[in-house]
Amino acid sequence: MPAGKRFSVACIGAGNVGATVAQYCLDMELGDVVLVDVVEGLPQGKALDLTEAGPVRGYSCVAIGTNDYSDIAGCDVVVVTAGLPRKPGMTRLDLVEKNGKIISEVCENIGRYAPESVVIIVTNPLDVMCYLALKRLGFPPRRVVGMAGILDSARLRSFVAAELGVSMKNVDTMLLGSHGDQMVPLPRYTTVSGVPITQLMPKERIDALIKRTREGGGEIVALLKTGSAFYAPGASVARMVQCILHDERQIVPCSAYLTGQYDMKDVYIGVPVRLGKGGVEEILELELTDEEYAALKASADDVREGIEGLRKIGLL
Ligand code: TXD
Repeated sequence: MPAGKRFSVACIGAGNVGATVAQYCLDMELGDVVLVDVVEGLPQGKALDLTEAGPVRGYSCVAIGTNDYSDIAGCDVVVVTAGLPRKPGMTRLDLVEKNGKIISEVCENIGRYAPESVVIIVTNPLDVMCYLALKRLGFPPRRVVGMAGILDSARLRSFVAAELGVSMKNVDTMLLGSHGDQMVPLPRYTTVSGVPITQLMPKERIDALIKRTREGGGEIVALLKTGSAFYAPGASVARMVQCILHDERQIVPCSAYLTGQYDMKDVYIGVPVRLGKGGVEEILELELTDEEYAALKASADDVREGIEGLRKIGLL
């Protein structure tokens, strides 16, 4: 690292999502970025390439790539994308074990070199990895937050906009629950310029768009054949970085540690949070119908099962 240089954002894992996070953060001029990976040359090559795009894109932020964790010292935000995607034939527990080991090692280094940072977890299974990271880091829960809800809501927003032929900018939504099949979309809170979609389209169409959102990750995996989505995930993480670095205090859905909210505790789950300089500054409690609450509970039970898996294999 150049002497005296201070980087703002670190991305651990310079794969598809990590590099895209770096790209958006640079393009949004959020600060200088450190890319860290275990593969030699990969973070260095991507960082150099991203920095060389600066004069054309008009940003003056730079990226460096490294295999040495000490280079993340002083970063305000650390994004963790290191890990494997679930491959065919792999059980959920296999993924918990493989990525759990990686997250444990990554957290040891974050704790050592960036102990004051806000950590954004991206690695799957998301909510379970957030829990492991919290326990490994020993940070206050507000400084360990997971990215999933912004991505899931972006997918739903894009589908609603296409369905109604309106700008994506006019569509807003909120969703809860764990990342994946158990997400809990809230059509009542999904609006087009303030009007709930329940007044704008029939129930069957809403159900179809929600189903597509739920399966949104899989739809892209099936098209790509190798690897999974990274543009929308990368953009979603960059948005969180922006909220934190600029202390925006936006209300966004993120995976956060519950301490009694929604009548649940000691679990990570997607909820609306106020995201600012300190990380999760507040968890907002929406009024839910019995059905929505039951879905959220089921989602949390699913995450707890993954956490049990971590205990079984000795990672907790
Ligand atoms: O919504 C969400 N939360 C997600 C989650 C959206 C998209 C992707 N999601 C998950 O993020 C995905 O299931 C994976 O678990 C991660 C990363 O996905 P990505 O698509 O970026 O995977 P890649 O391209 O395989 O990159 C992973 C990188 C790769 O370069 C490895 O060499 C590196 O992680 N890696 C490590 N870096 C540092 N330290 C360690 N120990 C390490 N192990 C692997």
